Amino acid sequence: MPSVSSSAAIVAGGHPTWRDPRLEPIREKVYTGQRLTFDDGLVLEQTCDLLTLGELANYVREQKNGQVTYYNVNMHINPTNVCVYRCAFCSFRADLKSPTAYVMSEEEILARAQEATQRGATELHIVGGLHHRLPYEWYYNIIATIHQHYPQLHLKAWTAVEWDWFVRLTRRPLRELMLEMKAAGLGSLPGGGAEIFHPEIRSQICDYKADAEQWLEVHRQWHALGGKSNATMLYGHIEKPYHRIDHLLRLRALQDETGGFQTFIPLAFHPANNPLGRDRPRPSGMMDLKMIAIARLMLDNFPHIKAYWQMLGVKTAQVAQSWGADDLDGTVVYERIYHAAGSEAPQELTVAQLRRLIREAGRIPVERDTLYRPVQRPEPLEEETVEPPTATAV
Ligand code: V47
Ligand code: SF4
Repeated sequence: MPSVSSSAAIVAGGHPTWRDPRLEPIREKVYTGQRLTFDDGLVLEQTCDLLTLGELANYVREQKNGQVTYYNVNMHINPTNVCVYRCAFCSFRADLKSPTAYVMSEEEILARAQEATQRGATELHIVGGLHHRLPYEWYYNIIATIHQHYPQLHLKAWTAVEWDWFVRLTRRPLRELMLEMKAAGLGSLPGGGAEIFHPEIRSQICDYKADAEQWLEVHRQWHALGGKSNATMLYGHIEKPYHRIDHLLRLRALQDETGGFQTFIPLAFHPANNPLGRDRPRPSGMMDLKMIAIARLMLDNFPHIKAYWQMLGVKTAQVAQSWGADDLDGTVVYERIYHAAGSEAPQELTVAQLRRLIREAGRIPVERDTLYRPVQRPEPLEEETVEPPTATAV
């Protein structure tokens, strides 16, 4: 039985009705539209008051996106897993001569694009390894060929790390490469490769590949061409709270400058089959929800926060719709990076499943394209046949 004296510990540890007084000045700022500082971010990181965090993040979320939760109909292509880098968290990569190494042929890539089109996808998400031997033209041709055959698909391709690699391969200016790939059919840039910007961590988990300045410069230049992109942060490994807040503030500063980011996606570290994950658990549910809420509160200039269901798991991604997120990502279908690292999420969610999850969370499902424009379909892709078993239904 807990004694009276131990109840203080329960309170300090976060009794459900306990409110952290340190959040009161932050509440005041959030409700009056004032920007949060680095130190505010650290307070958000330290608190166990998940309910107040959720309340504040939800306030901002509803100010920006009302009751809507977005999803899209997409498919992933990872054209190769061969990679010159050896990021400590990566379970996807393979050495050049490894038995698990693969490079997709043009036929395989086109077959995937055709399948995506037949299933009604509006987007292909294309990222992969940096192959030792393949030239820049191989990456360029993937975009050009898919676009030639399936111009209706939005191609969201190549992380900043890949762009940095293209510059290293070609020694040509980044802007020139971007203009060329854009003319060939590139639609936007995904947010991968950001990991943790701070050099104290970056040097330990992904030394050699594009550093923070290079990552940010790729997005800066793409935004200068009128392009849109996303941003991510890989959390829950060796980084500390101040590294995460530093990461968010670097993104916020670039967004002030360019306005080109659409959505921020916190990525929960998956520890299976990679050196960084040895003896390390996955981030807890508490941490996952805190990351969504803190991102929503710190990134006041990002229109959207995505709870990527493949990363968080379907259940947490659904709950995150009340903790600051307004997007679930899409149907996905072929996902290799997180499944290699131990993701237990299904490979695919159908549109009916996504819509049902969103409705059950009390939100209005809206299919979006990659640029967050609502998609109007003459015929719905799939009917929501089963009523959600929700406590809100009367
Ligand atoms: O950069 C790799 C991450 C990223 C692991 O822009 C891992 O809409 C956790 O960026 N545990 C690529 N994360 C994926 C990505 C992404 C995903 C969904 C949507 C969008 C978007 C972008 O995956 C990598 C890295 O940070 N990653 N290994 C791992 N073991
Ligand atoms: Fe290569 Fe990307 Fe894996 Fe790093 S995360 S090893 S860059 S595939």
